[in-house]
Amino acid sequence: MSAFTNELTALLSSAKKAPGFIYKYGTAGFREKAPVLNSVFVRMGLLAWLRAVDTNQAVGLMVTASHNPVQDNGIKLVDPDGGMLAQSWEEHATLLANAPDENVLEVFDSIASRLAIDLNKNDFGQACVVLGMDTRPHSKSLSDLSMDGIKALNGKFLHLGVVTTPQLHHVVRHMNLGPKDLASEAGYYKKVSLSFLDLIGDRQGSSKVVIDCAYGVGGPKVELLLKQVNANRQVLQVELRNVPGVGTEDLLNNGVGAEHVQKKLLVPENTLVMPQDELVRFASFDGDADRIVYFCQEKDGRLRLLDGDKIATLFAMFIKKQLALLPADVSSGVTIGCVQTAYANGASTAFIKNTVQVPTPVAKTGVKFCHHKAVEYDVGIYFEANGHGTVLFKQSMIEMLKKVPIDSLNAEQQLALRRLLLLEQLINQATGDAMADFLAIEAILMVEDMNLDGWNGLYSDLPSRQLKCKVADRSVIITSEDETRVLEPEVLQNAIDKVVAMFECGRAFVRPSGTEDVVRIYAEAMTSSLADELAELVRKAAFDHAGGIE
Ligand code: G16
Repeated sequence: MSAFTNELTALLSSAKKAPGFIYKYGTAGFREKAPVLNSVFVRMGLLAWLRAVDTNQAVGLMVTASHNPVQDNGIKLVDPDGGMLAQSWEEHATLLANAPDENVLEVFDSIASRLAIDLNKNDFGQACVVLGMDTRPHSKSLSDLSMDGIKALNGKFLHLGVVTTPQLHHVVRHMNLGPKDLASEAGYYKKVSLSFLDLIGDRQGSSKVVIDCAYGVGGPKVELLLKQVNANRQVLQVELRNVPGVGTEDLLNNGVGAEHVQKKLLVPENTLVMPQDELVRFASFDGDADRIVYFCQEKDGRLRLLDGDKIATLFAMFIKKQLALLPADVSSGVTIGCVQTAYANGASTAFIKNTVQVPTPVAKTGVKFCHHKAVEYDVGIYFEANGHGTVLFKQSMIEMLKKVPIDSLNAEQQLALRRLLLLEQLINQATGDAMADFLAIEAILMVEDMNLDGWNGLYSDLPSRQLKCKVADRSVIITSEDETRVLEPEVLQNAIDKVVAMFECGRAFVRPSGTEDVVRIYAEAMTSSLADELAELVRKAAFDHAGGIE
């Protein structure tokens, strides 16, 4: 370590910790107002290199605050399989981020020695930190700080420049697990567009789709993807709105994008939803394009939302159908699960469980938790209601499917088998991915000859409402593992129980956000106005019993 001390010391003293600040590793890494993040970026550059050396593989560091406003930034750390950083390392990240300025090297060394990682060895094998960043004005300077940290350790890195978060996950995964020729942004477009085109055959999208890009990185990237999709014939008619450009920085996630649409149940604010948009399908991405929700505008101007639960339902039905077409000896042992969180609409859970006949285990909010549960199944579908999700196919099952003698299958079975294998190629196997999910959804709608009405009509959502409440310290709220109940303060759960009991079929919970300085409130009831009323009562309970401040 001593060999690096001079350069590191200079770098660390140029990026001091914000005085008195406590950095929390939240739902998806560190996320704060950009000006207090300099020290975290340098330190996470160091930690990412440590993780790369530890695993002898490529890891990732994405600079983004995803759905948060433009003033915020953050870091998502990616493990060698392309998934989120192993939970055991979150502790090291928190320790290093919060180390007093004068002790950073000491803390870093102690983490390295505790894990027996030798940073002075001669050969680092495949170790490399892959960096990517979103379009925020401070993303470049913050990613430079992480790069400087890696350089100060003589570490190896590859900067992809501006990419979506799922593209970074894709590159890391393919660098380690192959095929290596797909381990690039170009490789991403190739893989996703070719599997989509193969999946739809000679079909064509029957109507226009409008994508609200949230003024985020998804805008320019989906444009590149669609160029490849439509290179030889016009397969999809897509109109992009809310694409970032000169002077749009402040608009990022500001009344637009998946978070706005799904949480507020409102159409994107400055997106002109014109009369001719009625019944057009809309999709909204979030700021780093790892979430997608669909919606359309009703004749009365109201929004009809098709959220992550509806997306999961579509995938579960499609996959179940293909498996059912295969001979029993191929499909009978295949396990499917559809992981949901406490935010899943009760109607979706009932439909997936009872009608689609797929189990719906519950995970804590955050793809890292959902992903973890989904890998327990041969086909693990996970979608948070906010549109963050994907479908994981166990490699052993894919190998088994590839070995099925094609000649033993009839034409329908061959097609079903092919569709499953192509879906695995199309859908991001590392994380939720708005662009890949978008093409997978469009492909299923085409193949199943289904329109938005047919998809939406699979079941009717129970009316729900989500609110936020500002409290002095949201960490005073401790919830049960599945986040449906508050354990502390007890008086808050008692108050919630009391108000929920006043509503027929009422359900409500509160939890501290892991990405914003707020407490989140969710309520479900028989009608929209009752859901609004219940949510407001629960918000008041949180305000009164958890130190509300605004
Ligand atoms: C992140 C996570 C998601 C999670 C969301 C909300 O999303 O990746 O899995 O659902 O935060 O978290 P919270 O309610 O704790 O604020 P993103 O898109 O912002 O990265």
